[in-house]
Amino acid sequence: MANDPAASAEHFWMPFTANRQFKGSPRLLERAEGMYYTDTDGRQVIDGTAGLWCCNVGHGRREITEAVSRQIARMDFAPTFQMGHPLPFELAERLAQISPAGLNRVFFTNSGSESADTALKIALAYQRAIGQGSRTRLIGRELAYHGVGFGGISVGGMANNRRAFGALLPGVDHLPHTLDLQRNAFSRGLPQHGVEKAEELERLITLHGAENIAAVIVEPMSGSAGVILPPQGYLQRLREITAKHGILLIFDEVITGFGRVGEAFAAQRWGVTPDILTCAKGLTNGAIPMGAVLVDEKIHDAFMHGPESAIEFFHGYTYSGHPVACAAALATQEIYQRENLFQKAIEIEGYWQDALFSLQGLPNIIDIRTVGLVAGIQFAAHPDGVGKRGYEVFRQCFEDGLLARASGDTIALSPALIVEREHIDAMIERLADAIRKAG
Ligand code: PXG
Repeated sequence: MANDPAASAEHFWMPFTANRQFKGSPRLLERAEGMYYTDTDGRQVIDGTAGLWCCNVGHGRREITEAVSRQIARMDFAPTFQMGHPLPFELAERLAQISPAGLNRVFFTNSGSESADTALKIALAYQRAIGQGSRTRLIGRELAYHGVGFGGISVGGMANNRRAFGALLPGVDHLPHTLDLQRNAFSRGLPQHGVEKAEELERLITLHGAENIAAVIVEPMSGSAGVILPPQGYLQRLREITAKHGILLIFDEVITGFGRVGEAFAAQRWGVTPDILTCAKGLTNGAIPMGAVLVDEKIHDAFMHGPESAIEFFHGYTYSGHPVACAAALATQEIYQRENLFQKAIEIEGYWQDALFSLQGLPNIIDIRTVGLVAGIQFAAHPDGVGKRGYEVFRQCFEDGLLARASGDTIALSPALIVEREHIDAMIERLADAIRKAG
């Protein structure tokens, strides 16, 4: 493809991509090291997005490469249905050590989407197991992204991800999103206004009956919809209301997990412990696909009744606890710990925030949202349509040597946790240039 893109571009149906536009002028990455990609023209591109929110320890980490190579040579695959091998046990124990209190039972998946669907299924089956079988409803939130499985898009709230796919799961309702530019634009850290949006849950509970609701699922911070932060006190309120009504609270930490907002998980950063927590991405540094669902031990234990010969939960994937993925995850977790990277994200947060806010005043910026090592820079929509300006800034950034992400008219940045001040300076300089050019 590098030699003649047009000749071989047609067969790969690209995900979440404007295929025809892309194939007309492809952007192809070929190598990666540390904070940088190299594209097929040999240009260095600074990675402002940790791949796709996943390469949190930076690219090309020798420890991960070697662990994966060793494992694939020793044992490429082993089943985990009525069989086992040591690695997922070791990894689960390791994750339990960094997880929020009580969330020490781990179910392995291969992606964030599978983690979301698994979490919803655990919630439903748990309610049934404790004699609360009428609790079948699930509550998501507007603008939420929980992957692309039918469960995930049902509780998700991004219209384009839902509208073409039929009736979805029955019995789902949605909380309002928490984006409020009028009151919260250019807040530093968590916005001050909007805790009352959590009270909408009480309204939904009155409407549907608490005895019919199994779980509420939210991203502690929405990534995909353009970095939407939880208002101060909002997550605490969701926790209080769900606990009061016997409803499970699920945090989807596919993006926020593994240091993105400082601390291992957002649950710890913001001091709210859910009943179930999903993760993926940074679990293996994106090197091998893997996800996990961290479950409160009390929920897990509710399944462990009946004859010991009975399968307790009819769910799992061929590759749950895949040995090569486990090897990648263990090596990644080792790097997080050895290099103290979650703490490092907190230490550099202030510098990151100041750098982002230095963009304020550039053309068409209507909001800057940032926490941990994430940022969303929102632009006023172009008269020709929503998303046009966001795409143009993204395209220009790449041309200028910065990989960013566009979600509508918001540019999202989420660099690896190994980012240094000089990388931040370079990113902001390229982004500012791109904004001026696209202006
Ligand atoms: N939950 C959340 C919160 C996510 O952000 C998923 C589930 C699904 O994960 P998988 O591994 O099935 O893709 C995600 C994925 C973006 C972007 O541009 C975000 C994701 C994926 C691709 C692009 O913000 N998040």
